[in-house]
Amino acid sequence: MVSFLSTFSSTSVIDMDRELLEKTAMELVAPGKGILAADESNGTMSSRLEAVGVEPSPETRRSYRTNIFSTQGYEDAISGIILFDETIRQSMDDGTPIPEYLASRGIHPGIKVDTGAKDLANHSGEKITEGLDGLRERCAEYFRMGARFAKWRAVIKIGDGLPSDANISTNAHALARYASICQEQGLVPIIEPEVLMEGDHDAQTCYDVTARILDATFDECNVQGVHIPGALLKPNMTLPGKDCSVQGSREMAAQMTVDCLASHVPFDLPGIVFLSGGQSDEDATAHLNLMNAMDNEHPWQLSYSYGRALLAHALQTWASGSNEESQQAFAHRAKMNSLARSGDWSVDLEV
Ligand code: 5MM
Repeated sequence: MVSFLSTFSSTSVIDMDRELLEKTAMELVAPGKGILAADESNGTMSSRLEAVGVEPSPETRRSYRTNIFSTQGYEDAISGIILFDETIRQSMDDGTPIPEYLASRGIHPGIKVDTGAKDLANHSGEKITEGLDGLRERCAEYFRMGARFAKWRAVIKIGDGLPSDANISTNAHALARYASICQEQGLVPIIEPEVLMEGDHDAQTCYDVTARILDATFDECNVQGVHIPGALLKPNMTLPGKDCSVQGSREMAAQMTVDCLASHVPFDLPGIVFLSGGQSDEDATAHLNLMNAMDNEHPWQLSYSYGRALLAHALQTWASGSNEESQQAFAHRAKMNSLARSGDWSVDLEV
């Protein structure tokens, strides 16, 4: 179990750097704003392009993403965009490097720094996220390229006897090492321990597993001296598995999510930026809206770092040939989630 105020004892991040990390973290979760996760690895992005009938290539990935980034007016809803290594090195149509373009619009460029989830030895069906080797040097390079925050995603699967203690402890340790190195290099770490929605488990099981990985992760962060006020958490919501026969109400999901976080996340963390995890666009927005509409005040900002829930429709429309409609689809979802930051979203806005 974590203490409600993290203890900070490291001397690795000096005071001035800590203040900058805190400032960036607060900007990323500023009122009405959240993060766009556009950091699909080449494998994932290529599969998504193929699914909508587009031949994947560096140029089609660039063309799709730069069209999204060029959308007008979304700065009010998007504070930062997480990029993949290929994308942070690419340019807009006019030749402006993508991180420079985003910064010119007041959007923090971010970068995925893990190298993917690999099989965990001796633990069939479980994954350990890798990428610590050379991470200090890669973070330094990304900072020079304009990145100001980073992301590392651990994948936790629920199943018969899963997750194992080994799966929890190895991923928690890696998340904390990652966060520590990022902060040393001036990047705000987004700590993403994702409990997957795949399976027929119930919501209480998701709650219990989420609590386990959060406790382990923040314990390890404490050991590694991670400066919690200069970090963000990207968790799953507390939801039943996709194949569970009892799906429950949106209200119950929102309440269980907040209850789980309130008991297992330090209160001096500035913000929680949820992943969407395969929820429908509207569910992802509605759950966030319900949490922000609750009477009780939360110690952290409750925001979004959605990938699919911001871009699924935009990808389909782009593939069907309309750049403009794709931008409209993205702008609409960004606006809906921005409203959900203050509990001001309602279903009649979904025309
Ligand atoms: C955008 O997808 C991210 C990268 O996935 P891969 O490494 O598997 O290609 C992913 O980490 C994403 O940031 C989170 O899962 C949140 O995205 P969703 O779609 O769940 O909101």
